[in-house]
Amino acid sequence: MKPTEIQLNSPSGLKLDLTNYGATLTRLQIPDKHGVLTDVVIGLANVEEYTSEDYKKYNFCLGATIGRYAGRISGGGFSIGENFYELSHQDGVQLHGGKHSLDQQLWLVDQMEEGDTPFVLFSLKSNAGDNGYPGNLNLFAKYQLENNTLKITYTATTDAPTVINLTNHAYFNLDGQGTTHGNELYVNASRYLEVDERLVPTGRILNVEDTPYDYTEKTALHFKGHYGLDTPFILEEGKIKASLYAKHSGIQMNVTTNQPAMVLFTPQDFGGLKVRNSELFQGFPAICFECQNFPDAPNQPHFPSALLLPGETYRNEMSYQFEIK
Ligand code: FUC
Repeated sequence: MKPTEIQLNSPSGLKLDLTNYGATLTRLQIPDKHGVLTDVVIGLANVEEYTSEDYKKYNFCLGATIGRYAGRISGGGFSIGENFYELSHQDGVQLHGGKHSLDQQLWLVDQMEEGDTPFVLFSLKSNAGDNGYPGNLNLFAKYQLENNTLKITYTATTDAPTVINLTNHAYFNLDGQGTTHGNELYVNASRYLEVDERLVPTGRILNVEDTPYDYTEKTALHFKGHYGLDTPFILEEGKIKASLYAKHSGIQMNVTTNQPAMVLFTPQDFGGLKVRNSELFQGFPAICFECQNFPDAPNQPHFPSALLLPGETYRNEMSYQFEIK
């Protein structure tokens, strides 16, 4: 089956392109300070490319819906009560729900509406046993434009106890070109999770003070002391959980979420992958704001629970609000 392409347009001028393949955000265009539409999300030139074997090798998950468990799970699996569930893994670690996961499925387009607050609702059933996870899951991904805000809401229910952690993996570059180096970044987090060389949380929760991860005040995004962020931040009270400002376009993005953590990821480049308009980008071309639970929470009892039981509804809400400064 061929992936479907969908475009939502908000009256305030936002244009959002999506595909049901991976319930993926493929493009987001925002009027910049001169009113010129700026393509602020990294994507591929056309939708067919997302399904190609070549693209999958890169594992960048551009704009995709990630699950059943975003980030890394260690120990080859996890236990619920007495039962150990072995996951598909590499050297004991599973990343982003394993191979051929939610980001590589053709979701159904359940509902679509135009008008002042246009939205699309994708749905997917994930069977018990998929990549080792228990429980038949009913998943929904809703993308909606409301004024200058993109809202993404993930919900899920299960028929057996399981763990879940979904997120969206959009890579932002608010200038639509160049680098994110020097963009003004704010993260509402005074603590982050230490990770080991496999990028699995060690379990230690550290303070950002005097580390390269201190963005508690707006600070120019820098790569001193590390080769780019791939870091889970623990979010604090306050509506805005993170913001990013790019001076050439004048676009500022404010991120809100109901989730306890945000993984910030800044790849140095996209390797050999030819993204849309690749010639316009430089080193550190984009940044992901992955709103989610803590990576490896199923194996770390002092992290927030990732358990989902029958009768409960998992709900992950995130919003990306844009303004000109
Ligand atoms: C992020 C990172 C990973 C990975 C992936 C594409 O979430 O944590 O290291 O490279 O995305």
